[in-house]
Order: sequence, then structure tokens, then C-alpha cells
Amino acid sequence: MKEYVQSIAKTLDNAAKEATAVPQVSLSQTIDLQDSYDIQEQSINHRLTRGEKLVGYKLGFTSKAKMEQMGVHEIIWGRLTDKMQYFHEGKLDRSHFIHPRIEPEIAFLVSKDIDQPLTRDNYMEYLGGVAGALEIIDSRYENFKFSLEDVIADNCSSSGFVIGTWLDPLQTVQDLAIKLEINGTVSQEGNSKAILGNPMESFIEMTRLAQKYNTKIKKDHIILAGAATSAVYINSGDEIIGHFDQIGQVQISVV
Ligand code: OOG
Ligand code: MG
Repeated sequence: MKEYVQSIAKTLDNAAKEATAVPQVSLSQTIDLQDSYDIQEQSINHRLTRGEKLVGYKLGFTSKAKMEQMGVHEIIWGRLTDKMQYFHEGKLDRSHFIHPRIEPEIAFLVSKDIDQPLTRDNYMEYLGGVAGALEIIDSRYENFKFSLEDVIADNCSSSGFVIGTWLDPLQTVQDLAIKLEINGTVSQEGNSKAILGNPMESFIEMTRLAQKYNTKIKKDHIILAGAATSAVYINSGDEIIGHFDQIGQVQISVV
């Protein structure tokens, strides 16, 4: 591991903890892909040392809408901890974030430890449930701007998530209309097939990435497939509802 990894990891951990933006890493230090995942791991390790628990993973840039909004065109992954979880019909305190955005996601629940990359033929053996979800992304970088390596180092902007009701894994998620409603107005509309043609591909892709980057997907972990639409800035007072055809609603109030 390169010598600058630890200090950048600490800077990004502090930025998240204090809800204060920092300059993009790549403006002062050239980092490669492996460095950026090392920084992410070390940064999340600070949280685990403070008692947070790893509860799963997220994918990013699995849809065209997201790639185009942020100008990054490669699939990325980050870590979810228990402290990042908010609850359906619960509240989210705006003051804990820098410049938060929200986006609709599909979530998967892992039914047993995964120790190999899965395929379309065997992933169902490891799938415990599917649900609609919302992700709160809050880049720790000024102006929400980053390179591929910057965003990976910053845990792929992830800072919160809300899961709807877990449904049977046999429930299809392939072709579901999705709407993001903010204060009674539809802000984004999309379809789950915008996520790699089928969000199940994200689940499979995460098992490959876990092996490539030597991280473990365990029983009861949550995997977020990546947003189907662009993300939207949120403010205090917002009432947000994700509507997912066939799989229900996920709601959160920003205070
Ligand atoms: C990076 C995270 C991307 C998604 O669902 O595609 C992501 C960002 O947009 O800040 O979470
Ligand atoms: Mg996302």
C-alpha cells in the first residue's frame, strides 16, 4: 500500500464525519484504481474501529443516466455500514450531510456467504430477497465533482440508504417502472431495466468485483444495484417517495 493512502483515507473519513467538503484528491495526488480502493477500505476501517458494522455493498454507474449525469463511465463499488441505514417512513437530518442527493435503487438481500463469482445459473441460491430502495449520495468533494479514482476513494459518494419491504427473491425486478417523487411532484422517472438491462446483473457483477478486490459478501448483506435515474439534490422539509412498480414504495422525510 502506498504511503499516502492512510492520510487521504483519514481526510475523507473526517470530511464525512464533519460533513465538510474537501478538494478532490486527484488535484494534488495521482492515484490509480488500486490506490483508490485501498483508500476506500482504510477510510471505512476508521468507521469500523468506531463500532460501525459492514452491512453490504453498493454499485455505482450501472445505468446510462448516472454515467451521463456524473461523467464517469465505469462500474464502481463501495461499502455500506449500519450507521448509513435510515428507515422507511423515517427522518433524515439534513445537517449530517454536505450537499446530499437522492436516487432510486433496487436492493438485494444475500441469503448465504458468497465465496465465488456467481453466474446467471446459480445466483438464485444466494438471493434472500429483493426490495425497492433509496440511496443518499453526498460526495465529500467540493462541488460534487470527481474523477473515477476520486469517487471510489470516497466510498462512491455513499452516505445513506433506505430499504423498502423485502420481497420473495422470485419477484422479478427486470422491467419495473420507477418514479422518484419529491413534495408531490415526480422528479425522476425511469425503469429498472436501465440498470445493466436487469438489476440482477449488478448482483452478479458485485460477486465478481468482491473476488477481484478480495472482499467478502456475507449472509444478510445488502447489495444496492445502482440508480436507474439521475440523482436529485434534497433539502430540509422534503418529503421523498420512491415508487417501484410491483415492489412498493420507500419513503423518507428530510428534516
Ligand atoms: C457516485 C455514486 C454512483 C449510482 O447509483 O450510480 C451511484 C455519484 O453519483 O456521486 O451511487
Ligand atoms: Mg447509487
